[in-house]
Amino acid sequence: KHKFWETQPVGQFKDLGDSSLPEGPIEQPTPLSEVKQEPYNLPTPYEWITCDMDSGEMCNEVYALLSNNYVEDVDSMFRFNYSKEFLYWALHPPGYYRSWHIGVRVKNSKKLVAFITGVPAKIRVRDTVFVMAEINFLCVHKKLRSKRLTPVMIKEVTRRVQLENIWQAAYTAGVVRPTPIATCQYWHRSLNPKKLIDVGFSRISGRMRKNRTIKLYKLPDQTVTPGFRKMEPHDVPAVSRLLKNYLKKLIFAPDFDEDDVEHWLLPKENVVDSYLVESPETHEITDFCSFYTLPSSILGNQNHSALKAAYSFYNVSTKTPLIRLMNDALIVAKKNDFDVFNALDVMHNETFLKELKFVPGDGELHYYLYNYHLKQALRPSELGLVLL
Ligand code: NHW
Ligand code: EN5
Repeated sequence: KHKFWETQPVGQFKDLGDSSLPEGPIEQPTPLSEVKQEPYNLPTPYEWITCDMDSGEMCNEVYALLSNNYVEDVDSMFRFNYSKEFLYWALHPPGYYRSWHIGVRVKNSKKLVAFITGVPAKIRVRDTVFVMAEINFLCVHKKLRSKRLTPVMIKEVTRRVQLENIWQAAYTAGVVRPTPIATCQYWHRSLNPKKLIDVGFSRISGRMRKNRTIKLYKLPDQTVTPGFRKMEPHDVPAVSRLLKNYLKKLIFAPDFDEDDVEHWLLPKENVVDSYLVESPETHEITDFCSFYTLPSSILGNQNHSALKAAYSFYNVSTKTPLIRLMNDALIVAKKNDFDVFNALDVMHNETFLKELKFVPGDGELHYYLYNYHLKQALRPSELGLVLL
């Protein structure tokens, strides 16, 4: 059934019940000289390229491939439309490797037809921190699907990761493959109910219902928590401490240092937004919330072409109740013209989703590890990692 994945060091479906398998790496690292030194062979019309995302032209080509061929919902009504600025940010965290930004193009025409990326990250599983690759943006042009290009791309990114002496990877997908370490649910909080109904994001409709829906999702114009403000560069140390303290309670979480926090969480317009609560009395930073900007193209609607979505990223509450903190996040998202606020049921998100009128969506997100076996799948609330 999975001719490729059966050959890979990942948890296999047949082993799901087997408690005799030890938890930890499936294969041991080999000497780097034993890692294949040449790229895998592609079918003859194609060639590998390492994408230089500092080149505006290359960035445009990647953007074009993804905006036309990347992830859609099950009914093909929406397609993720990561912006160029977002892609640049996502692919250049501290310590990134250019060699992990991999393209496939047609030799003759030079057209970019496939893409896969990795970025390095320190990720803790229970008590052990591993340097891993986070794999994302796997995409094959619609016209080249089902030709088994994907296994070659996965093997090539694996080879380039291993050449850096890194032997584990984390990735997420909307589809089930061997085998999820956790399965999460997407939840959605409507900020612009009229538009969501008009574009079919929200199934409910009818004029009477529409007015009632609009009222149901109303939010105040101003945030309510005293000391709630945008994160600034001088907040990086305090936010790092807050986040470190919070994430250490979770089983699977990134191990962020200050450089990571600066990269991933310092606000970047139209890419990532972070807010915190600074106590008006003590000036202590007590709470933090963040979301990233990921619009979707609306496929085949007369009136609207883009859906502006915010995705919950990392949130930490120590003084402000999480419900109130996230309500303020909704208020700033609404003010900034987002149509919908999305969140997974990871970390402590379950504790605010229903209360703040999020509803479960029709999509799930499965988390995976490459070359690491877990005895049991984790609960979403045990996950502290959010991938873009
Ligand atoms: S998930 C988003 C993936 N991208 C999309 O869904 C975009 C739209 N779809 C496409 O572009 C986030 C194509 O349909 C793709 C498949 C390219 C998805 N994960 O080429 P074939 C990520 O980027 C397996 C894992 O004929 P295709 C995470 C499939 O099971 N495997 O398919 C990416 C089958 O193998 P099997 C996937 O439809 C993580 C084989 O590919 C997969 O033309 C990658 C078929 O290939 C998926 N999402 O193209 C793994 N989709 O054994 C990283 C398909 O079942 C692993 N497949 O026969 C770690 C590597 C680093 C290790 C370092 C130590
Ligand atoms: C790797 N980093 O399916 C990511 N989204 O629920 C790749 N549904 O938006 C993996 N079908 O339910 C990504 N509205 C996997 C997810 C792919 C995208 C996806 C789902 C997640 C989604 C929406 C739209 C459905 C359109 C029809 C949905 C219904 C709820 C609605 C919310 C607002 C208030 C009223 C009700």
